[in-house]
Amino acid sequence: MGEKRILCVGLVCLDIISVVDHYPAEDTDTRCLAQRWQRGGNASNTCTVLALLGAPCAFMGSLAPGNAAEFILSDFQRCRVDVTHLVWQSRGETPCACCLINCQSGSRTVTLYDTNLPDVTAADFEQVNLSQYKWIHWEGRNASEQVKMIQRVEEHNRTCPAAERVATSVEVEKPRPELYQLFGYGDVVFVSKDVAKDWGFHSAPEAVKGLRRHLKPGATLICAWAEAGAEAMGPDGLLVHSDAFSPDAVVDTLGAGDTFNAAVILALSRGRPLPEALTCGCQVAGRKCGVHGYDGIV
Ligand SMILES: Nc1ncnc2c1ncn2[C@@H]1O[C@H](COP(=O)(O)OP(=O)(O)OP(=O)(O)O)[C@@H](O)[C@H]1O
Ligand SMILES: *[C@@H]1O[C@H](CO)[C@@H](O)[C@H](O)[C@H]1NC(C)=O
Ligand SMILES: *[C@@H]1O[C@H](CO)[C@@H](O)[C@H](O)[C@H]1NC(C)=O
Ligand SMILES: *[C@@H]1O[C@H](CO)[C@@H](O)[C@H](O)[C@H]1NC(C)=O
Ligand SMILES: CC(=O)N[C@H]1CO[C@H](CO)[C@@H](O)[C@@H]1O
Repeated sequence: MGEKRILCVGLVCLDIISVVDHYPAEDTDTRCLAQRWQRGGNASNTCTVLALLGAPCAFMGSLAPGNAAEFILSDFQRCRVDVTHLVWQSRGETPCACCLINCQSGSRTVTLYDTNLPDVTAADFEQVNLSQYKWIHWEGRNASEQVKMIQRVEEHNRTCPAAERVATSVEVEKPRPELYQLFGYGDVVFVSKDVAKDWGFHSAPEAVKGLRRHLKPGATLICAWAEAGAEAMGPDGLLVHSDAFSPDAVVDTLGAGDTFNAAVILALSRGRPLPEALTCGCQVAGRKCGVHGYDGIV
């Protein structure tokens, strides 16, 4: 059997991207320099990058039949992301996001039209054959359901042979208290700058030191901080830092965080040490910031 797969569970949406030379102010006209559709959503983007890096991977999330879903499905296939665990819902719509990318700085604003599409549930996750995966990553969304999914993996780990155990990671990206219970699960926990600030931390090192006590024993906390790079702390309690790797010109930072997560997960899943994984995350994310979309990041 080849390398076991990595599964990412979370959101997929249609990103409608407009490249502008300044963000629109109210009651003014803004010229749109270019427009494109892109498959988006944090877990979905992480799959894109894993596949580009040569890692067999699969996505699990909800879709509703329609044009957006057709586009998304064919893009997953083009990128060689396994779609066996897509869950087709009979109510709600496939979410889409309006993304403005500023062509001068590469920075972006995202407005997600969150539709009433149900999230995947622990019952859906029961269908996943865990022995096909070596790592499962969750984008924090419906935390109470996701905790049940992780508990299923813990139970699997307790009963299966050592070689079949599945490592887990969670991303807590949105500053929503309901998601904070996820800190206590997962071998690796990614927290965003937004969440760190919501807890009153002003830098990645502060956040990593301050939030670590909420993790389960033996877990690793990771916090990326745009141009400041990223910070992590593993079970040994040592603070690990990587600088950012800035491209010649920053043209598109949309998905930089998802790219970072993918490269870190892949390195750790292949047994690389934490400092190397962190550097790898910043390198690949930096390359991503230098291109539109994900073309040419490897
Ligand atoms: N302007 C930048 N220049 C260089 N590297 C960057 C820049 N922005 C982000 N990165 C890299 O991407 C990593 C992730 O950054 P961060 O999580 O802040 O991204 P983000 O803007 O939240 O991205 P996303 O759109 O996925 O949310 C950083 O650790 C850094 O290595
Ligand atoms: C799960 O996957 C493993 C490895 O591919 C396979 O041997 C096993 O038969 C599968 N189990 C089920 C219930 O499909
Ligand atoms: C989470 O999922 C469950 C099961 O589908 C649902 O009942 C609940 O309303 C969801 N919670 C949130 C916050 O979306
Ligand atoms: C599953 O097993 C792995 C490997 O032994 C271990 O590192 C991890 O903590 C376990 N994960 C969970 C969620 O139980
Ligand atoms: C669709 C979605 O939830 N996208 C989010 C992914 O993560 C970034 C931050 O890392 C958010 O800004 C996006 O809104």
